[in-house]
Amino acid sequence: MKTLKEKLSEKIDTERPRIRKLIAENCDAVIDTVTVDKLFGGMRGLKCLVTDISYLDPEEGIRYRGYTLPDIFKKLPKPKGAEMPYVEGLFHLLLTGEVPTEEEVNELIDEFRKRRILPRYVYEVIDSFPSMSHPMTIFSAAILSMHRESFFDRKYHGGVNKLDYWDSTYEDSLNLLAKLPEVAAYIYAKLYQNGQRIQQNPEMDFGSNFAHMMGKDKPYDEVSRMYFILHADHESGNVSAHTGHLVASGLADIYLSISSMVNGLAGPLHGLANQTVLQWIMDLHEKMEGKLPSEAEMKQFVWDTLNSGQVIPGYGHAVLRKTDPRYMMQREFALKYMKDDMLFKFVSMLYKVVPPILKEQGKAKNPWPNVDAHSGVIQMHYGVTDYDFYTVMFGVGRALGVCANLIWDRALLYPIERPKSLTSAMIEDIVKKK
Ligand code: NMX
Ligand code: MLT
Repeated sequence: MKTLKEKLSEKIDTERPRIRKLIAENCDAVIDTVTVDKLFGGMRGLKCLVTDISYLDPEEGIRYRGYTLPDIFKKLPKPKGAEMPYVEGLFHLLLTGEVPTEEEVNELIDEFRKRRILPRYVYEVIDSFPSMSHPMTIFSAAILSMHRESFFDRKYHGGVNKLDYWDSTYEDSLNLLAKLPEVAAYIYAKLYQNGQRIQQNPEMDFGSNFAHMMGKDKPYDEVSRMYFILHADHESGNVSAHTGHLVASGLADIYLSISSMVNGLAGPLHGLANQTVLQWIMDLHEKMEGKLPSEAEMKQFVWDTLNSGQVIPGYGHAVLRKTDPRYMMQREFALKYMKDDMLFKFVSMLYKVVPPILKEQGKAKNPWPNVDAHSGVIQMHYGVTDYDFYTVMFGVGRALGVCANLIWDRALLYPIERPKSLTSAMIEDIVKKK
């Protein structure tokens, strides 16, 4: 059997000439037009990035390497008797475009296991933060501190050929990904478990080991695998993936790039929305003294939020124009395993009342829920009640997709990203001339 790295190396050898030819033969072909609206509107919808790892269709939702999420969950190898696939198998798919065999997944599980041990100083960096710090700040700093481990950085300064950049980026990616569950679980132990850390279990896969270190029993291992897989990638234009790509384009190593990715994810309009959703729902839960609100009360709560000039967290999307399939998969899980959970009932009622209200308000282009509208209540149900931690788990998942992207960015020698800016007066001039 070929190792993952050998397989990847062969794929790179066939992809390089294909992309070179595509560029050489079509360098002036127009793909999209930059309008004033797009310039001032956060480049919404502007087709100006390339990735083969995933694609987001506004109606259908995300596909990883051409596979829909239900396909991914059906086709990827799973632990014996489990419903949710190995996270390692997803990483193999994201990197190579191929669904791995059991044997290939086992090889990658072993690779990750060998690379799990955290340098001592990372625990010290985490311990040095005040306990009131946000876990995303600590997560980002812990990753950043490992910059000194970068194999790419050492190779680069030693004078490596640019055709080989991908190789040390691959090594850095595996080294970092293998450590992220431990980093996240240690932050959780420090902030919410009085520092009572649970040691990793060398027999366990990525998802089960994370669940074990969080001190959670089955089926939390399934929840963890589902969570990491659902959050892994959402094409390249979202803030976290784009930040990772942008930073890495200057040849910053994986540690610098993924730490930046985490900072991007920590904004409330992006990944932090999962925390905000829970905060918002818990406010209402408290007001209702634990009772389920009536539909009229729920509508009033939603309108009150809108009328106070805030967004409804977990609803809307820059690309999607229907309910996020990541939301639907979590809803199906909840209907199967926790349908009587009180907070799930809140989430279900919101699914009924929010879209018509957002339509009536007439601002949001997409009135439907996104992934963040659902993820928190599942974590809450399984006893992870500290919701400011949720985005850290999003970050562990997202790092899988971003690392796969960055390895391919290096393999295909994508250049430093440097778009051109104009002054607003120049734009006025251009418009006048037209
Ligand atoms: N509640 C209230 N207003 C909204 C919402 C919402 N959920 N979504 C969009 N709008 C407003 C938006 O603020 C904008 O208002 P204004 O014209 O006053 O600036 C208007 O509708 C048009 O925005 P869109 O073009 O529909 O959305 P955009 O692409 O700019 O933003 C989000 C996308 C996701 C940032 C936005 O829908 C939002 O703020 N949602 C709530 C936060 C959230 O759930 N974020 C998580 C996204 C997923 N993730 O994990 O990253
Ligand atoms: C994501 O998963 O990154 C979010 O849904 C945001 C996005 O795609 O814009």
